[in-house]
Amino acid sequence: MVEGIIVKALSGFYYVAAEGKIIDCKARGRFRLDGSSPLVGDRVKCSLDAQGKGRIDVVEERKNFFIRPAVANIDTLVFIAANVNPVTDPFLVDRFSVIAAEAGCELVVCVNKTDLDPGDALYEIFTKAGFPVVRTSAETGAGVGELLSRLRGKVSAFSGNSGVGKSSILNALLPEAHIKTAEVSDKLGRGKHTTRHVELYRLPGDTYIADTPGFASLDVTMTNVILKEQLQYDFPEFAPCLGRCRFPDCAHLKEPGCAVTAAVEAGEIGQTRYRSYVRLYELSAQHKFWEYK
Ligand SMILES: Nc1nc2c(ncn2[C@@H]2O[C@H](COP(=O)(O)OP(=O)(O)O)[C@@H](O)[C@H]2O)c(=O)[nH]1
Ligand SMILES: [Mg+2]
Ligand SMILES: [Zn+2]
Repeated sequence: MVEGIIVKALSGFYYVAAEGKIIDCKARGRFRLDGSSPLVGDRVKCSLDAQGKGRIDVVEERKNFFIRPAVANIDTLVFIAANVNPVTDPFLVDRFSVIAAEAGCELVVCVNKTDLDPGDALYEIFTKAGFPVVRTSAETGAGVGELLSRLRGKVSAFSGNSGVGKSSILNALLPEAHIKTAEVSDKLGRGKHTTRHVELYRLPGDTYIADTPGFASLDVTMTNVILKEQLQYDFPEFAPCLGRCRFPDCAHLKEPGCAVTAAVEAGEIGQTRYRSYVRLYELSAQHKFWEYK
């Protein structure tokens, strides 16, 4: 038996990184029968035949998984933002911060294109909210080492609007992967959506980065419904206020004696983050959290 992690899945074949190499595997038929097909990101145990081909026998319990994109065990969601070409709407980052909280992932905000614009407003909003924020320039390489040190030993996925520099940062971290960026794909005349399948890229030190079309197009769903009552726990900076409102079932909208809105007025909770909470509360109340894109 060897233990490894599925880094790629293509038409019934799984590529498992184990013992410093990639092993081609098939999965036991049982997985297909009981609907528990292995996913990229799964930690697995495989047995090898005489030719060195593998068979996945055991899929370890998942920390989390996404239906779309189909990927498991994401430790860190990296939301790549920029304040120029394109300008990132903080609401999108806030929506992803809720997804990260629901999945039990850490959220890292990366403000890219800092050679063109330092993105001070984005930096301040998310630093104040308590998230790690790294400023990078894929163009000059500034900050890329700091980002890498945040991801070491983890499985991470990048998300963010088209054109913010996800592929460029991946290339800066992993030059041998030759991931297509917008510029290159335009030359090939293939349009903008250049990343096609879920794949984990392997970096030294047990570090994996997923470049997935789903996260990249912000088209993400998990199995769970996000209830409006749950949302308050997905904003970590609300934590000191929770349980201190006048009404125990306070939604932190317009109720008198609300500790959250008092903290917003006192400047302890950021206005932008709070406004996103209100918007997401409404989406969740209408069961549209996963529908919003
Ligand atoms: N000036 C500058 N341009 C960048 C930076 N990062 C990416 N780009 C450019 O932005 C465009 C989109 O980058 P790409 O990596 O394809 O974005 P993706 O859609 O998020 O994968 C390309 O033309 C890149 O060369 C950066 O840090 N600074
Ligand atoms: Mg890309
Ligand atoms: Zn309240």
